[in-house]
Amino acid sequence: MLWKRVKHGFEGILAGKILRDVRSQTSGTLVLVLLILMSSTVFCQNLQLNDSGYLETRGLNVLVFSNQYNGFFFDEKTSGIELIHHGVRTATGGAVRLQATPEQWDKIPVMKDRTLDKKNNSIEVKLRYEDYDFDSRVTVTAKDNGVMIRVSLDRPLPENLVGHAGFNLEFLPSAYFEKTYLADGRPGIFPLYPSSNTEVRPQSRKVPQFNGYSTFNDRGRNEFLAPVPLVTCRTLVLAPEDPERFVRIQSLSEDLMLFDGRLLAQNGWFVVRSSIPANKTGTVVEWYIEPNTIPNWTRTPVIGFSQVGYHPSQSKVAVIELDKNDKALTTATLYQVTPEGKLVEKLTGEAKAWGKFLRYNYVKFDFTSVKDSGLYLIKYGDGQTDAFPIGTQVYGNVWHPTLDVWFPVQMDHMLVREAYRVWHGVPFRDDALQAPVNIRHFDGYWMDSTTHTKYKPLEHIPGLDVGGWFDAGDFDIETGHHCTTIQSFVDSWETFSLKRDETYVDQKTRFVEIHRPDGKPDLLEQIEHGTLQLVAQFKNVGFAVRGINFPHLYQYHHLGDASTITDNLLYNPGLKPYESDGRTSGTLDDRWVFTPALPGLNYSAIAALAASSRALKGHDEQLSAEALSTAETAWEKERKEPPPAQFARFPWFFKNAECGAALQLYVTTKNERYYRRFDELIWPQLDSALVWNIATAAKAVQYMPQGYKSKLEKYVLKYRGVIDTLSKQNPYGVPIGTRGWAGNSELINWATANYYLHRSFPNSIGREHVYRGLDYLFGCHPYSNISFVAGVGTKSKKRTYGSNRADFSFIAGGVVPGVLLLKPDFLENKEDWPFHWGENECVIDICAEYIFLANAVNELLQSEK
Ligand SMILES: [Ca+2]
Ligand SMILES: [Ca+2]
Ligand SMILES: [Ca+2]
Repeated sequence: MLWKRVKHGFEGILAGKILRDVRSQTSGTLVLVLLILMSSTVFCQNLQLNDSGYLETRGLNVLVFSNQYNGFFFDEKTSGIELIHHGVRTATGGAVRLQATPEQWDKIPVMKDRTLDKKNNSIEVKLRYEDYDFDSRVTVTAKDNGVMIRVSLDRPLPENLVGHAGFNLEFLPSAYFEKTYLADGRPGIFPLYPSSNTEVRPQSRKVPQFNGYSTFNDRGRNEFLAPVPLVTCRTLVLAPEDPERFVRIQSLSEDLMLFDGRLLAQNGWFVVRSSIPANKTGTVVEWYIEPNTIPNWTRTPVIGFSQVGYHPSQSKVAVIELDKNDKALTTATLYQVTPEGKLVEKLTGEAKAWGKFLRYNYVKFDFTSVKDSGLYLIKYGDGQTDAFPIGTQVYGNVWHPTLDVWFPVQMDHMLVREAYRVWHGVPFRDDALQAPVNIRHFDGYWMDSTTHTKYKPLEHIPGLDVGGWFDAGDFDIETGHHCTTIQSFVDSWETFSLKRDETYVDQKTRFVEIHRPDGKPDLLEQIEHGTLQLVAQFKNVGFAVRGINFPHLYQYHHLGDASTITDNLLYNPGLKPYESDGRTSGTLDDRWVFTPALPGLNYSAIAALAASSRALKGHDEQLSAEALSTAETAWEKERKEPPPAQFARFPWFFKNAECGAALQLYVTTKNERYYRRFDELIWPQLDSALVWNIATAAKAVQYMPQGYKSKLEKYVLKYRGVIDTLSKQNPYGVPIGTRGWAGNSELINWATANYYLHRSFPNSIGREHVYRGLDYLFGCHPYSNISFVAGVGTKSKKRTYGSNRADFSFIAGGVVPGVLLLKPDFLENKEDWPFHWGENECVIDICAEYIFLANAVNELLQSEK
């Protein structure tokens, strides 16, 4: 799902400012709510419009377009009218929609206006479908113990939307699994697995999806599928047996229909819908919704701690997240778990108030003084954590699942076996066709008006069916992330000499076996695998391509074995679709090579190739030499051609990439001209975007002449000032991203930069700034205390957005993006629902950088006394 997660450090700083603003707003809210509570009846449970712009009562928040549909990924199930019900976001997508169960790439309304009416506790939004010149107003007003939702039209529904437009509210399937409903009193059970009916309709009746793409492969039959409602009624009661999930919906005009969106897409939700009637203006849909609230409900405290445990000599601080109605306790206790299975009190210490961050209050419990090796758990009030170790070896193996399992499963063009299981067969033997020109692609790729290559649109480009990794939970080759991944692997190889060998890789027969040593370090085998693809791009295309991705949207959302996405036969336009001569086929399913001009990307590739040529020496001499000559030739070419004008807007990005390329070429060749270019670039880069460039600058220290380090010192001090503000921004003291993609990537980069800086400037950048990054990843973070690395730590992510997400499963070692900020103040990482990519999608560069960070922390701790 991923195209580019820009890793700006400065964006993190900006985010810090936004968070501070939100904090000051929310503390104002508290005062206001108190005033309101004092002035109205004591037992009043009515929703109030708060200063954060949503309707609030204890146990329930109703958000009305606090988050908008993002025109990039379309429907991310994070916008419209949403319910946060007893601390869990259970409903989303409340809006006028054009399908019964909208999929990600179905059309979304644009919010034109949003009005808050404090006096009436009401929020109104104006929605518009530009393509249909269709406007509507949706008003959500507090009433009794719930809200009235009204949809109004000034002009009747456009004729071509009759039978399509309706008001939808989507409920999270996993929140209603193993629960029941009543439809006008008729009982039913929410289906655990979709098994209700669909019907086939002619293509002419379909509301087109984004940009003419289709998520459905009709195999030439000009038809599409529509779900049939599970029930139709006027009053729908959801989960009356569960006070936390119980919701009553009553329609005052049109029927309510309940649909199962998973019939069309595994990430679909349960949708409650009323159609908008034809030829009507004024109020066209009117619902009363009453979500139950438990009197005086208080969210259970979350005790954030490292699920992996702690090294005896490091600082150990649990961060406890509290409901704002919760009265903080003064102490927490650490217990040792004895070999007899008993809990022995080891330390009772102060639960020290930190203050408020976004919507919760925080206290901290410091148990650094406990250093005895053993098993422990923390109790705070009635809550207790999972057990965790304190010991000198706790971090020794935390990166093994990522290198042993997660990366092999991501390997493209190979069959990957693990004991009795085959993760996937050999995919994409039919790579790849030159992408056509003038394209805006669904995964953020594009093509200019020319191919920039010697190939014609849809012409086969040979030699690309080798090496590479699936970028993320999708199956494209994203070259930018490849470069970062290779570079990070080389850093790990050169810094920590990781010779672990638990993977068997045979490029010749395209075969990989997990947990099977083959006498070769796995890290080198991965570097080789990435380098093979990069070298092939330069050899056959002439430069680093934007990526290799799917022609059809209905291929892109594939779940399962990647080798079944295409037929693995080269495309032959002389044959009909689905026709084959055994070697080629008439099915246009081969992936496309996207080749827009991207000078910054070439520099990233040059850096990766120059670095990999060092690591591959002695492992694969020929590939090593090829990587270096490719890098040097590309550098010459790049330096001669000034970047196209449209990139003048992002000079810092391209200069940063060039800086990295110059450094890696210098390290590999010791040629002074590369050093001169690096020296020319790095200082102005640090002046203009300090946080974004500091890691490159710090990494370079070991290779630079005398004087470099002292020149860098003033930047390090400035950077120190930046990281010092973090512990005032949030109780975790780390950067917490606030964009549409959660921030673990920034977090890992930040901690890694701190490691490099600590090595050269130990007095300015302390070790704790490195440790803290891993602590956060392993469970000391908001929302829950689960480890964000699947399979690592006592309790860790068991549902991630990987190729097996339809099975609510994970691939061990994957690192998820983490907590996503839903505006204005709700951080979320769902563990019962793998399909939010911004929270749960594991990506190659983050996973490679995690391997580095885990080893950095381990190295520092092993050197402590
Ligand atoms: Ca992708
Ligand atoms: Ca190996
Ligand atoms: Ca094919």
